[in-house]
Amino acid sequence: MFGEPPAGPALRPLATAAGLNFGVATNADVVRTDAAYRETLLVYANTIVAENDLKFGPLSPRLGHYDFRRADALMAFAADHGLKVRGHVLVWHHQLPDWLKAADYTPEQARELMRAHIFTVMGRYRGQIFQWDVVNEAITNAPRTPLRQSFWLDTIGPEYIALAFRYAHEADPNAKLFYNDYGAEELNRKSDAVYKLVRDLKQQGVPINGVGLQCHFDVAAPPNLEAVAANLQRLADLGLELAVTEFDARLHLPASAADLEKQAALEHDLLALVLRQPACRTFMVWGLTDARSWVPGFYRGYGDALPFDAMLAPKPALYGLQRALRQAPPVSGSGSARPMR
Ligand code: 9MR
Repeated sequence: MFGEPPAGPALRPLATAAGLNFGVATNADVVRTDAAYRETLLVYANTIVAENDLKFGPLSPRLGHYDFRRADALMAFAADHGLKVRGHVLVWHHQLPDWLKAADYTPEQARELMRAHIFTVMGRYRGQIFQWDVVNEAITNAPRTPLRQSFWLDTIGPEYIALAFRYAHEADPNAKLFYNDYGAEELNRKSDAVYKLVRDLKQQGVPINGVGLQCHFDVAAPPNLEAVAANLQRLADLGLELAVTEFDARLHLPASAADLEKQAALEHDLLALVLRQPACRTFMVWGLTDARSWVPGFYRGYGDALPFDAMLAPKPALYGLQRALRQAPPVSGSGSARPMR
């Protein structure tokens, strides 16, 4: 008689009650054109992140010109429906404008371009984006060259990272500023390099607030979650906030019922781990439905990585997330959700 309520897509109230920014990567075009998608998103998520609409290349097709139509539409959708917005991404090696890559710049010119870009984008949405990925994927796995080759490293030098955070803090002093990367979730060479980078930035007084762990996982080679928890803790001990920023859990296709159950277990266990870590109050999944995930286009033979199937029906993965939210430790304070900034 007091069994669990039927499992449906309405995770939003559970997440909000747990004090968690919980949501999906999405884009303006799908939100505008697909009513069923929109309705599902709105009962499922309390937060969105732009999958592509806030990236430099998509935003700035021509030198000196920004096209904010998609980004503005996404921000308006969020505002209309009380969704929080995570910002992704200001400084990255990928999805840069062609005009930027085509020219030669002095270090001073490149710094000024980076500053202008950060001010233009963050300035436009100042106060509306609670958390920004300021620098994304700056680290490699290679022991001798930990910083990734990129337009920014090549033109400005290693100090581009600290500069990006300083400019971002000036552009929107209230936004929480994150370093974001993949493959650095567990305890390994890359997460050691991320740890060292952010520790040094903090020690130098650079205004960095947090670290994003992307969490693009393969269900057949799942992460060691004890190592993930230990990694989160050592970063939290630096006084940093944490976020799961791009979670998905890919399966080799065709996926069996057993695969879907394994996926559900991973979704549950990762979210449960996050809910036990007070410094991590943000959990973003990299998409809503398998119909629109980046995974099949990138990992040949893989897919089914998201909580809703291609017809927008909830998968076991969704129930895994739901179970974790229902078991969330009570939010401290006087009955209201804990502040989510
Ligand atoms: O999901 C994004 C996909 O639509 C783009 O084509 C791709 C371009 O590289 O970027 C994808 O998102 C990436 C994110 O911005 C950064 N981390 C890895 C994500 C998956 O590739």
